Amino acid sequence: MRLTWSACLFLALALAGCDEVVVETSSQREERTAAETRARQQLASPVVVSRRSPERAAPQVPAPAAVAPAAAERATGGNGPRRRIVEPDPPFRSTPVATLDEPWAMTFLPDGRLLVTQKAGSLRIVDPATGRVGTVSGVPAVAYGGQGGLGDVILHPQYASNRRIYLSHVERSGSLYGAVVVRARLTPDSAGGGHLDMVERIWEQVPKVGGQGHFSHRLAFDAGGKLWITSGDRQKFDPAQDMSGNLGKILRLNADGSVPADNPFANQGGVAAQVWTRGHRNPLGIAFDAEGRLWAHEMGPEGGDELNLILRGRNYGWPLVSNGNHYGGAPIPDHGTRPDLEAPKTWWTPVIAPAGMVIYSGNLFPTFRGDAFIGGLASQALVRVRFNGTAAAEYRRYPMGRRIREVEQGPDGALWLLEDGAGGRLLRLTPPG
Ligand SMILES: [Ca+2]
Ligand SMILES: [Ca+2]
Repeated sequence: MRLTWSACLFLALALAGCDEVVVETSSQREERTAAETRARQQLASPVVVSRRSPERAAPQVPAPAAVAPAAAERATGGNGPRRRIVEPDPPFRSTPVATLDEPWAMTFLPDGRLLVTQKAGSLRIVDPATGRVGTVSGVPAVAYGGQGGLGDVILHPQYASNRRIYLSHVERSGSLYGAVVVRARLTPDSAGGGHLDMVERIWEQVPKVGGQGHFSHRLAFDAGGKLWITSGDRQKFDPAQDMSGNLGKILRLNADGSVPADNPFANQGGVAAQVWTRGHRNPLGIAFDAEGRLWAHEMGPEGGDELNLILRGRNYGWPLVSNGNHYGGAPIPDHGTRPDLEAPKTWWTPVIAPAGMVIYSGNLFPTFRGDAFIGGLASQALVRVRFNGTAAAEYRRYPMGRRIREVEQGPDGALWLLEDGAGGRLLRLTPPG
């Protein structure tokens, strides 16, 4: 192997344990892409290639019933002898636990209860044991309408000692809109609800623009205590590439909203310093895998929904490239035309309309471990993605009969779903046996 200067640097960084290697030669990129393509093809078997150009073809898996009438089989990976695992089909039963009004996001409290946001601006506490739904007062006023309102809810990593929660929501300024993130202290009460105080606004979308779409405003903490925010392109396209604003970006902040000094664009100052990655459209799901890698999906336009591996400083292409078309059919160059932009690890045409995501790590469903579970809005399904290193492909799709807005993993390893819209139910998925 002929070692170029950059290859040497690549090796040096890899040996130094750097997990965010940004130096990659074009031949290394081609090798990596080819290996990931092979791995993806192995993951999704049988692969159905769409009639569109190969570049646009997304690996697709038939509905579970078409794979096997009674059971879906898979082989385990790892170093040991391969063994067959048979899953029931579907591999879960779904139990409604509560009914809500336009629920949008949820997260578990340490006591096993759930915080659930409702889009019009209310925060609920659901007790899964009883189905009882309480109300949390003190939530900031939200601008409700279109795709906006009250958004995500997550706990501070030290919630057990500081009771801090984080909420995202939309605010209005005159005729303009933008998402903000607040943190607050939650005090539960004996009536099954509670109240917020010490409400502090720590982040906002810049600039505010007209319209009420593509806020994204999904939140996550990583293992090191950094706060991650997805910020959609607000349906304005070009801002996703414009570093004078933070629209169409994935952002990394300290827990108090300040900017970490080691962010990739920290030396640019302003809101650019918040940016980890750019070129995103409407990312409505982010999750870390067991190796600490960050994954985010985003809605494509007409076709081209994406699942991306989020790497420091990279550009994910929107609106320069997309594996979908503009609404109405006007073409957008595919990702393959711009190898300098980071391509999705898997994508969907026709779209699934992804919302919410967990990467499963529980014990209740041993065969789910390491797989991503994505809510499908237009597809009205729970979409299961399997990984092979950094390759990914849809593995199964479970029809749910309703738009699925949010997915969570419970403390006992059950999967929890929120249906979208008025009367959206909270569903608990457990093994069918
Ligand atoms: Ca959640
Ligand atoms: Ca992209």
